Amino acid sequence: MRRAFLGLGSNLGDRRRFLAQAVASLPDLYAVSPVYETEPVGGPPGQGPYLNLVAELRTERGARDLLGVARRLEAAAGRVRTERWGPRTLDVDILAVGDEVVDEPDLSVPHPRLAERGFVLFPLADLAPEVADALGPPGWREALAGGLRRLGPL
Ligand code: A4P
Ligand code: MG
Repeated sequence: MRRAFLGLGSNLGDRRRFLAQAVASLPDLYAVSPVYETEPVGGPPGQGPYLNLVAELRTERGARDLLGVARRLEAAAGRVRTERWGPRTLDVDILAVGDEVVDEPDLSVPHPRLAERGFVLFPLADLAPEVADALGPPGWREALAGGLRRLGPL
């Protein structure tokens, strides 16, 4: 059994509903972090704030299998891909899957941008502080605390 962590984000439409529907559809769900409201990182100017959370699965599935799950959930939320980092109804990122390492054109695990992102590390730390501390840079709690607010349970 592996511990897998998925990062979910939404900044378009009924954000809480998109997150709730996705979480309800996740296989092998074990735990869900509080929801955070976060300033958008990257992407075009003027897009609205995100709601972000992290979900933990206890699963036999590997990262490649979970990428398929993520894409199905994004499609179910009616996500339309226009520009990179543009606004989206639902983004599901594979953050880490046990100690699996994947470095392929369409899949990198652990997620390569995780270490720079408070909107991933804080909810991850709510579920698994030792995993967040292992993946984040030293001092990440102080460095990455800006632009996010913990709202409470989904
Ligand atoms: N891909 C590679 N590795 C992974 C992985 N570990 N998990 C590929 C998921 N996907 C992975 O992603 C592009 C491609 O990345 C996928 O087809 C997949 O094969 P995408 O979701 O289509 O596009 P994107 O999300 O716009 O680009 P990207 O580079 O994945 O962006 P990120 O890193 O996901 O960042 N600000 C706040 N506050 N909150 C957010 O949630 N999210 C982003 C997106 C930017 N700014 C944000 C947030
Ligand atoms: Mg993505």
